[in-house]
Amino acid sequence: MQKRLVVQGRLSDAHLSTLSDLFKVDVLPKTTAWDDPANRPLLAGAHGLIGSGLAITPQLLDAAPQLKVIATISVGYDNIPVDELTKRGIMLCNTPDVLTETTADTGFTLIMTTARRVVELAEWVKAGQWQASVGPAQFGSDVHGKTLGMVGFGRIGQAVARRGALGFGMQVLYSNASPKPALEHELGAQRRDLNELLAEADFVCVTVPLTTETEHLIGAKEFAQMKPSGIFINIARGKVVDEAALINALENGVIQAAGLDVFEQEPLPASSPLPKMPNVVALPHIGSATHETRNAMAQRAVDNIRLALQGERPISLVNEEAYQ
Ligand code: 8YV
Repeated sequence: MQKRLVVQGRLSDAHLSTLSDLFKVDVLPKTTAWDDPANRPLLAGAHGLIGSGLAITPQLLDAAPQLKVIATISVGYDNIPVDELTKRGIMLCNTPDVLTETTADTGFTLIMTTARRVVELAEWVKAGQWQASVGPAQFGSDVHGKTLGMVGFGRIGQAVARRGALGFGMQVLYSNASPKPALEHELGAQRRDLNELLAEADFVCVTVPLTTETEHLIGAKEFAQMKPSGIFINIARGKVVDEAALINALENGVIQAAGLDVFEQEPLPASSPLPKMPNVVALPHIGSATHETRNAMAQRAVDNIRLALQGERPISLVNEEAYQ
């Protein structure tokens, strides 16, 4: 019997055609919620689900009793109850590695644009205010030679640090559960407690995954420990930061600026002051959003789901126990 797949959003025709050669594929529009009652008949027969930003609930899993694998087109899976999947013998696959360098590029873009006030000053030029934008009041801060504090030192954190140390002569500090001696050797990076890192760094860049331990890891107390000239960058998940505390820190000069790709609520509500603040660069969660990388992520998800449904070990398997 041909296995059935349900796909939500973000797959090219070429990827869909690869999958359709092997499986019976149903595509849901990006805007449809998985658990919309209209989708129940599709879920009832599905062996695999593939998509991004999948809000997986126990109710949805109840509606899909045949399910063997979920392939998320993202490295993060904070929106998916992994233990629940494992309990039901459902594999979860994600897309690490292929987005590391692109996401690190986004992190460094935010470091550069906030420090040199690129967006703010480009807006001045657009508005015909060139003359008004050349005085010391509009000068930015150097990036080269400064101290970069990485909160989280996994693949993406290390890739940001490499850019800073090797390209910009930055001193790298990192806070991470485990020491990374190879990176200490390669980049001269030094491990610090979070408190020490916050106090010493000129740029604090967050790359930890969102878990119950990291939710609101950075709040009012942490911003108060940063230098008033400090710049805060978040390319991880919005909920790692207490956003109200961040807004307060930016409004009251506790820190200088912030570069943000992620927010507690996405899309950012119209009522949020963040995108209007001159000392904030806000991006619409585009860390991995290049043609090349999004294509590579989709390809990885397609490979993962194909292997899983053919009884082989997927390339990027989150819950090994479900495969066993
Ligand atoms: C995704 C991300 O694009 O991979 C991740 O975890 O945050 C991004 O690369 C995100 O899932 C948006 O759908």
